[in-house]
Amino acid sequence: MTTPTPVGPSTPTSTATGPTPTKADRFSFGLWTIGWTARDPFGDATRAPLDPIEAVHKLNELGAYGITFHDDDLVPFGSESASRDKIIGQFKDALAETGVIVPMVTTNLFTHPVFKDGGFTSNNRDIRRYALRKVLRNIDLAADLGAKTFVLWGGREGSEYDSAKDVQAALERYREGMNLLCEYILDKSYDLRFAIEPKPNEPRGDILLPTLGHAIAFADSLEHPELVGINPEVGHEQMAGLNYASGIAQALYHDKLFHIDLNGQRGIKYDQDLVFGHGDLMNAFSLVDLLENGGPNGGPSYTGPRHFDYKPSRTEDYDGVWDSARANMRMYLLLKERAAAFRSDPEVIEALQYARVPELSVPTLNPGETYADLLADPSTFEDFDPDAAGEQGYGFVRLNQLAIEHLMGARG
Ligand code: GLT
Ligand code: MN
Ligand code: MN
Repeated sequence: MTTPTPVGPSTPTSTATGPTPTKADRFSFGLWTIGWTARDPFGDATRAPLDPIEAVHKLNELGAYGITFHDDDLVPFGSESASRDKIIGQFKDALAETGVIVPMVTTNLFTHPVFKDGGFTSNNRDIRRYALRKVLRNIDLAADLGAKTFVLWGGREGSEYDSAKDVQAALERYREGMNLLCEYILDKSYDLRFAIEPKPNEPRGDILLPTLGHAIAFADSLEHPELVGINPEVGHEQMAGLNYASGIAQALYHDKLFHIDLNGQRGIKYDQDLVFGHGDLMNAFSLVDLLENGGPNGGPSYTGPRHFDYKPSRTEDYDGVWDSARANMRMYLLLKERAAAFRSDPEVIEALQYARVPELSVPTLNPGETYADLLADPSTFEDFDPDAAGEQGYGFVRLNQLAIEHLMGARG
């Protein structure tokens, strides 16, 4: 029996009906995402390397407005200055030709063996000093390219063994490094802010600043907290079993959402880096609703890049890579449409009222009310009937069902 030849590739998602990405949507991709050659701990690469120039042109065609990269994604580690300048020059030409921008740049402090115990927090002091130099060099490039955000993912900042890392000393070294970087951009008058990207584990057994909450507390302890925010990734929070949309709301509350990494993750396991929405779809819906409609006046609560940090699956050839890039943007836009329909549905508005969601925005105390006034108000305690109040339902399940029906396209 002969194996049937596959008919394909299937219709690219770009030709399907529905929303089409434009630059106004502010979609950006890491060069290391579409350019991932799919080497994993168990197998070799399944795709040939992607030329960064082709990446810029292809992303432009697909409707993305930005491309981001690590120093070593663009310029191979250890390149001579002349070849570095040439590569950067060609990259700039491609940007100028297409109008694609570089909203964010980051530094690789994790691939080379020198960083096996971290960069800023390596036990080896010489390596810490080298890591700072590598980042400072890349900050100059970021500023030159007009990037507004500099991401720091400390994937190697951690340990496998508690006895091997003095965590308090490591945090102090992290702090020392971040303070130095802030001082540098202030002295250089660069219009750049830092965004720390949390992750609980992988590649290290335990990574420092494992969740967005840890990272916010750390950022606020620095000498220039206004210059340091976070870049939370969907999968990284979900690897720790956390609610990503809820975490993003807290990051917004603390004014720390400087950048965002969108992707998909299915539960507590290794970092999957799936297409956005291909993991916890309901939470992706809540996230897009929050980003697009969760601002103080119902508008966007976050106006920065919608940055995809995913990995096209190892099974894909380059048709599959570009299909997956399109899929990220389509997922976002489709969820945006669904979220808008959810917000404008009168039944949802009524269900939100019934659930007392708007009531949470009313301050618990009256204007100027003191604890003495509260103590003197019998309606708050003496005359309050906790049993009656405890009997009332909230209708949260009905509200959630309405959200899911909107997500499924079953309403409006
Ligand atoms: C790396 C990591 C990502 C980070 C990138 C930035 S690189 O692929 O898995 O989550 O965002 O350093
Ligand atoms: Mn990831
Ligand atoms: Mn990321």
